[in-house]
Amino acid sequence: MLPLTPKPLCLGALAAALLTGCNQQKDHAAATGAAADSTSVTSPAGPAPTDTVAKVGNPQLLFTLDDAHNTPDGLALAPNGHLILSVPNLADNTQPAVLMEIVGDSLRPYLTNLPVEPTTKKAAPMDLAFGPDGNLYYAENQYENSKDYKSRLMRVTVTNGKPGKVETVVDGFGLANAVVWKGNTIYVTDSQWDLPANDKGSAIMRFKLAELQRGPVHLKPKTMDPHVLTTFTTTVNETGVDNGADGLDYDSQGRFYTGSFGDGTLYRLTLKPDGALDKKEVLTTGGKRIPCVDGLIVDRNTDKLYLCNSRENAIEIVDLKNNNQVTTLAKNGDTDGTGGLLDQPAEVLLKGNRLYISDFDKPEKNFVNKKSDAPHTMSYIDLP
Ligand SMILES: [Ca+2]
Ligand SMILES: [Ca+2]
Ligand SMILES: [Ca+2]
Repeated sequence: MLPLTPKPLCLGALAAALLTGCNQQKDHAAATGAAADSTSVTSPAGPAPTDTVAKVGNPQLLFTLDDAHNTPDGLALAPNGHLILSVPNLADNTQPAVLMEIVGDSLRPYLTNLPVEPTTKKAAPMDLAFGPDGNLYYAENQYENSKDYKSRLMRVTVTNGKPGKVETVVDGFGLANAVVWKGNTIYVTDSQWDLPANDKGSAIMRFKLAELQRGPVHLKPKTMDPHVLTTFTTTVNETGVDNGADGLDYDSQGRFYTGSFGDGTLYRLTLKPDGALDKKEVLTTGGKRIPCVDGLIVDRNTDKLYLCNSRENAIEIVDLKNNNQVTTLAKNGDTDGTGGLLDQPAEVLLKGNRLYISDFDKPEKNFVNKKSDAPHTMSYIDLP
C-alpha cells in the first residue's frame, strides 16, 4: 500500500474543503512543489496538545475532519477495498450523522441523508459491516438521545459499490454498538440490554440474513428475546459507566470476543455447530489489566486481538495464541489529536498491515482524555 500523507493543510477547513478539497490541495502542492496552500489554516488555535501522561508507540495522522464531522467511529472494509467510516457526531449532534468513504488516501461523503429515528429525530451510526448479500449494515446508538430502546440495525442497499435506500431491519435495541457478520448470521452487541432484575445488563444478539430479508424484526426490550445469544453484567467503577458489551469479532477458530466498555472485562464465546452458545469464559489476560474495551478486531492470520482502551487512551494487543498476553501498541496522554496522537480511540480496522483508528474524543468521567476538541481526527499505525 502507498504511504499515506497526513493532511495538515485541511486543519480547520470548511466542510466543502473537507469533502472536495483536501486531495486536490495535496495534488496541487505535489504538482507545483508548493509547501502550503495560502488559503489553508495550518495550525489549530490554542496551546500545543499536552502529552505528559504517557507516550507509547507512534500513531500517525490519517485525516483531520472539520466540525461537521466531530465524532468518527465505526469502520468497515467494503468488498471493493474501500473503507466506510461512520460519523455519528455524538460530541456535537447538532451536526447530522453521516457515512464517509475512504478511498486510498482520500476521504469523501458516502451517505449524507441517513434516516433519522422518528422520535429522536437523529441518526446515530456506530459500527458497520458488509453482509454476504453485498449490502451494508450499521448499528445505531440512540441511547444518547433516548433511554427508551430506540436504537436500530439498518441496512444500506449497495449496488456496484454505490449506496441506495436505507431501511430498518431490527428495532428495539437499547444501544446497538458493534456488528460482525460470520456466514449468514450478523452478531450485534447491545451495550445497554437491561433486564427487569439487572439494570447493568448488556448482550450479544444475532440474526440470520433470511430473517432480515423478511422484514423488520422488533426486539422485546427488558426480556430474554430469542435473538439474545448471551448477556453480561457490568461492574460499575469510578467512571460511573454501566455500558457493557462493546467491540466484537471472532478468531481463526470461530470463537467470538467482546469486551465491556464499563469495566474492561474481556469475554470469549464458543458456539455449538447449530449456533447456540456452548461456553462463555472471562478471558484471563497477562501483562496488564485493561480497564475499558471499546472497538476491537482480531487478525485471524495471527490471532492477535487489537482493542481500543478508550479510558486510558491506548491501543492494546492481546495475543490469543500466547496466554492472552497484553502489550500496549500505542498510548498517549490528554491530547487534542494533533498530528495523529491518540484522542480516545473507539474503533480499529486492519487492512493489510495498516491499523486504522477512529479517535472518538468524547470522554467519560475519569478518562485520560478530558474534553472533546478540535481537531477531529483519524489515526493509523503501520504494523511491522
Ligand atoms: Ca443500564
Ligand atoms: Ca480532538
Ligand atoms: Ca481530546
